Amino acid sequence: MTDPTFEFTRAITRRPAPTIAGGLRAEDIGNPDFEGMLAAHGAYVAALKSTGAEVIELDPLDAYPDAQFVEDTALCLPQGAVLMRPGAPSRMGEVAEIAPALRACYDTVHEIEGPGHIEGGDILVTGREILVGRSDRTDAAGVAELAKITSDWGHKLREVFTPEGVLHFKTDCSLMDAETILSTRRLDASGCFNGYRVLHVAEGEEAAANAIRFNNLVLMAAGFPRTADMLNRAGYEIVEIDNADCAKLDGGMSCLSLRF
Ligand code: CIR
Repeated sequence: MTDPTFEFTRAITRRPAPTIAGGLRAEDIGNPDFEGMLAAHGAYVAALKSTGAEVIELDPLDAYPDAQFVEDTALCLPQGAVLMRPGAPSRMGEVAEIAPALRACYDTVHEIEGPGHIEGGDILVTGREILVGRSDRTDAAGVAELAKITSDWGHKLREVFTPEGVLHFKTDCSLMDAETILSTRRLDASGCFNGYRVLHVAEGEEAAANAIRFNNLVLMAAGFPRTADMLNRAGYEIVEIDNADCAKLDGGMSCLSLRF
């Protein structure tokens, strides 16, 4: 039996465009370096492929500097895919760009029609439920529209809240396996993970919380040695990816792929 929360046969990624300097960011700490970002993206894709998965690599989109962050445009579940409706106006057009790739992989593709907004970075699928964090990008109407779709597929969906000043719910947490969540202390303190096994990122290493479990591997941002050590000791096989350039656009490990 495979575990659909972390065992995947396919992923979709999109190569960064040379226009990345136009990408959104909460705080300007300088523009990402295009060559650096390409190299890190290549390492990320190679790590996904090393698990035996097929990676569908889409072409860069110059008109959408955030389009490499494909996770925000869709939710992929075993029953079908759901196209999102991003809360960032500059990212709305990315949905139509990802749709053909998803329609090629899935018989069933639903779409959030609005008026609400929801981004994939706010959705964590665990072994028992779908957690959706309200944020500046995801509102109550967006969550409610998704809940209708996923309840028809037999999923429980629970609305939770992303801490103030944090871009997405998954900026601060990741799934390590069906019952185990890696989280910052500030997010776990909200009580949203009660009943789960929770591993905390090390103090001062909050940016390590956005990781992905992908088959046998955990991909995490490089430069967080205490969290990496903790995960190693907990038995996870870690691959560290240079996230320095992506981080300048508030991006991390989860946003760079759709996994199914
Ligand atoms: C944005 O602000 O939308 C992008 N610069 C970063 C998106 C990161 N996505 C994610 O964490 N799921």
